[in-house]
Amino acid sequence: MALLTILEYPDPRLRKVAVPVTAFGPEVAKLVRDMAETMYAAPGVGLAATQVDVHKRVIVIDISDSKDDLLVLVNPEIAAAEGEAECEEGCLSVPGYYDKVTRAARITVKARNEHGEPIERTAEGLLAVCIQHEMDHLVGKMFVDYLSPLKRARLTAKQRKKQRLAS
Ligand code: K1U
Ligand code: ZN
Repeated sequence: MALLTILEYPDPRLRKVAVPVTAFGPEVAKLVRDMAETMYAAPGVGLAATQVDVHKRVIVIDISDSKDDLLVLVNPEIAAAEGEAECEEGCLSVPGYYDKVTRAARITVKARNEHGEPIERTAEGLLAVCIQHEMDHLVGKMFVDYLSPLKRARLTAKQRKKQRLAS
Protein backbone atom coordinates (compact mmCIF):
# COMPACT_ATOMS: atom_id res chain seq x y z
CA MET A 1 0.00 0.00 0.00
CA ALA A 2 1.07 3.61 -0.41
CA LEU A 3 0.28 6.94 1.15
CA LEU A 4 -0.80 9.39 -1.56
CA THR A 5 -0.25 13.17 -1.54
CA ILE A 6 -3.43 15.15 -0.94
CA LEU A 7 -3.71 18.29 -3.10
CA GLU A 8 -4.44 21.50 -1.21
CA TYR A 9 -6.82 24.31 -2.18
CA PRO A 10 -6.48 26.38 -4.36
CA ASP A 11 -4.51 23.88 -6.49
CA PRO A 12 -6.14 24.02 -9.98
CA ARG A 13 -5.98 20.21 -10.28
CA LEU A 14 -8.79 20.08 -7.70
CA ARG A 15 -11.02 21.65 -10.40
CA LYS A 16 -10.63 18.79 -12.90
CA VAL A 17 -13.70 16.71 -13.75
CA ALA A 18 -13.20 12.97 -13.14
CA VAL A 19 -14.09 10.36 -15.76
CA PRO A 20 -16.05 7.16 -15.08
CA VAL A 21 -14.17 3.92 -14.42
CA THR A 22 -14.69 1.60 -17.40
CA ALA A 23 -12.57 -1.42 -16.38
CA PHE A 24 -12.53 -3.07 -12.95
CA GLY A 25 -9.29 -4.86 -12.11
CA PRO A 26 -6.08 -4.66 -10.10
CA GLU A 27 -5.49 -0.98 -10.96
CA VAL A 28 -8.80 0.16 -9.43
CA ALA A 29 -8.33 -2.20 -6.46
CA LYS A 30 -4.88 -0.71 -5.73
CA LEU A 31 -6.19 2.86 -6.07
CA VAL A 32 -8.96 2.07 -3.56
CA ARG A 33 -6.48 0.48 -1.10
CA ASP A 34 -4.10 3.44 -1.35
CA MET A 35 -6.92 5.97 -1.01
CA ALA A 36 -8.27 4.19 2.08
CA GLU A 37 -4.81 4.12 3.68
CA THR A 38 -4.36 7.83 2.88
CA MET A 39 -7.80 8.73 4.31
CA TYR A 40 -7.21 6.77 7.56
CA ALA A 41 -3.72 8.27 7.97
CA ALA A 42 -4.83 11.88 7.37
CA PRO A 43 -7.12 11.28 9.37
CA GLY A 44 -10.38 11.86 7.56
CA VAL A 45 -13.78 10.30 7.01
CA GLY A 46 -13.76 10.49 3.22
CA LEU A 47 -11.52 10.98 0.20
CA ALA A 48 -12.19 11.49 -3.51
CA ALA A 49 -9.67 10.38 -6.17
CA THR A 50 -9.52 13.99 -7.41
CA GLN A 51 -7.85 14.97 -4.12
CA VAL A 52 -4.93 12.63 -4.85
CA ASP A 53 -4.67 13.86 -8.46
CA VAL A 54 -6.35 10.78 -9.98
CA HIS A 55 -9.25 11.97 -12.13
CA LYS A 56 -11.50 8.90 -11.98
CA ARG A 57 -14.93 8.63 -10.32
CA VAL A 58 -13.76 6.84 -7.17
CA ILE A 59 -14.61 7.68 -3.54
CA VAL A 60 -13.78 6.06 -0.20
CA ILE A 61 -15.69 6.86 3.02
CA ASP A 62 -15.55 5.53 6.57
CA ILE A 63 -17.52 7.41 9.21
CA SER A 64 -17.29 4.61 11.81
CA ASP A 65 -15.46 5.19 15.12
CA SER A 66 -13.77 1.80 14.75
CA LYS A 67 -12.48 2.66 11.23
CA ASP A 68 -13.47 -0.75 9.92
CA ASP A 69 -16.51 0.10 7.80
CA LEU A 70 -15.09 1.23 4.47
CA LEU A 71 -17.60 2.32 1.82
CA VAL A 72 -16.20 2.32 -1.73
CA LEU A 73 -18.21 4.17 -4.36
CA VAL A 74 -17.08 3.86 -7.97
CA ASN A 75 -19.06 5.82 -10.59
CA PRO A 76 -21.52 7.15 -7.96
CA GLU A 77 -24.77 8.79 -9.05
CA ILE A 78 -27.44 10.35 -6.83
CA ALA A 79 -30.71 8.49 -7.53
CA ALA A 80 -32.85 10.46 -5.06
CA ALA A 81 -32.45 13.45 -2.75
CA GLU A 82 -34.85 15.03 -0.29
CA GLY A 83 -34.96 17.72 2.37
CA GLU A 84 -32.26 20.13 3.48
CA ALA A 85 -29.83 20.02 6.38
CA GLU A 86 -26.99 22.26 7.50
CA CYS A 87 -23.78 20.62 8.72
CA GLU A 88 -20.29 21.74 9.65
CA GLU A 89 -17.86 20.42 7.04
CA GLY A 90 -14.14 20.03 6.79
CA CYS A 91 -11.92 19.02 3.88
CA LEU A 92 -8.53 17.33 3.80
CA SER A 93 -7.67 19.67 0.91
CA VAL A 94 -8.35 22.70 3.15
CA PRO A 95 -6.66 21.64 6.39
CA GLY A 96 -7.88 23.28 9.58
CA TYR A 97 -10.87 25.10 8.05
CA TYR A 98 -14.46 24.16 8.93
CA ASP A 99 -17.72 25.87 7.98
CA LYS A 100 -21.42 25.18 7.63
CA VAL A 101 -22.88 24.00 4.33
CA THR A 102 -26.51 23.21 3.47
CA ARG A 103 -27.11 20.03 1.45
CA ALA A 104 -29.83 17.44 0.86
CA ALA A 105 -30.77 15.75 4.15
CA ARG A 106 -31.40 12.25 2.74
CA ILE A 107 -29.98 10.75 -0.42
CA THR A 108 -29.93 7.48 -2.30
CA VAL A 109 -26.71 6.79 -4.18
CA LYS A 110 -26.15 4.13 -6.83
CA ALA A 111 -22.58 3.07 -7.56
CA ARG A 112 -20.27 0.07 -7.97
CA ASN A 113 -17.74 -1.26 -5.49
CA GLU A 114 -14.08 -1.87 -6.40
CA HIS A 115 -15.03 -5.27 -7.87
CA GLY A 116 -17.62 -3.72 -10.19
CA GLU A 117 -20.60 -5.03 -8.20
CA PRO A 118 -23.62 -2.69 -7.98
CA ILE A 119 -24.35 -0.91 -4.69
CA GLU A 120 -27.34 1.15 -3.59
CA ARG A 121 -27.31 3.05 -0.28
CA THR A 122 -29.77 5.43 1.31
CA ALA A 123 -28.04 7.77 3.75
CA GLU A 124 -28.72 10.66 6.08
CA GLY A 125 -26.67 12.53 8.69
CA LEU A 126 -22.88 12.59 8.32
CA LEU A 127 -22.86 9.80 5.72
CA ALA A 128 -25.20 11.77 3.43
CA VAL A 129 -23.07 14.91 3.88
CA CYS A 130 -19.87 13.02 3.21
CA ILE A 131 -21.18 11.32 0.04
CA GLN A 132 -22.34 14.68 -1.38
CA HIS A 133 -19.06 16.39 -0.38
CA GLU A 134 -16.98 13.67 -2.08
CA MET A 135 -19.18 13.61 -5.19
CA ASP A 136 -18.66 17.37 -5.52
CA HIS A 137 -14.88 16.74 -5.61
CA LEU A 138 -15.39 14.46 -8.63
CA VAL A 139 -16.81 17.38 -10.63
CA GLY A 140 -14.18 19.85 -9.43
CA LYS A 141 -16.41 21.48 -6.83
CA MET A 142 -15.24 22.18 -3.27
CA PHE A 143 -17.12 23.01 -0.08
CA VAL A 144 -15.52 26.47 -0.06
CA ASP A 145 -17.59 27.22 -3.20
CA TYR A 146 -20.66 27.32 -0.93
CA LEU A 147 -19.14 30.08 1.23
CA SER A 148 -19.64 33.82 0.75
CA PRO A 149 -17.23 35.46 -1.75
CA LEU A 150 -15.59 37.35 1.16
CA LYS A 151 -14.95 34.20 3.23
CA ARG A 152 -13.64 32.38 0.16
CA ALA A 153 -11.33 35.27 -0.82
CA ARG A 154 -9.87 35.39 2.72
CA LEU A 155 -9.37 31.64 2.76
CA THR A 156 -7.75 31.66 -0.70
CA ALA A 157 -5.30 34.40 0.37
CA LYS A 158 -4.45 32.52 3.60
CA GLN A 159 -3.85 29.25 1.73
CA ARG A 160 -1.70 30.99 -0.94
CA LYS A 161 0.42 32.63 1.78
CA LYS A 162 0.81 29.28 3.59
CA GLN A 163 1.89 27.58 0.36
CA ARG A 164 4.33 30.43 -0.49
CA LEU A 165 5.97 30.13 2.94
CA ALA A 166 6.22 26.34 2.59
CA SER A 167 7.92 26.42 -0.82
O1 K1U B 1 -13.17 15.13 1.31
C1 K1U B 1 -12.48 15.32 2.28
O2 K1U B 1 -11.65 16.19 2.24
C2 K1U B 1 -12.66 14.50 3.55
C3 K1U B 1 -13.49 15.21 4.60
C4 K1U B 1 -14.91 14.64 4.55
C5 K1U B 1 -15.95 15.41 5.27
C6 K1U B 1 -15.93 15.59 6.64
C7 K1U B 1 -16.93 16.28 7.28
C8 K1U B 1 -17.96 16.80 6.56
C9 K1U B 1 -17.98 16.65 5.20
C10 K1U B 1 -16.99 15.95 4.55
C11 K1U B 1 -12.85 14.97 5.95
O3 K1U B 1 -12.66 13.87 6.35
S1 K1U B 1 -12.39 16.36 6.85
C12 K1U B 1 -11.72 15.69 8.37
C13 K1U B 1 -12.76 15.23 9.30
O4 K1U B 1 -13.91 15.60 9.20
C14 K1U B 1 -12.41 14.30 10.41
C15 K1U B 1 -11.13 14.05 10.76
C16 K1U B 1 -10.85 13.17 11.79
C17 K1U B 1 -11.84 12.54 12.47
C18 K1U B 1 -13.15 12.80 12.13
C19 K1U B 1 -13.45 13.68 11.10
ZN1 ZN C 1 -13.02 17.49 0.71
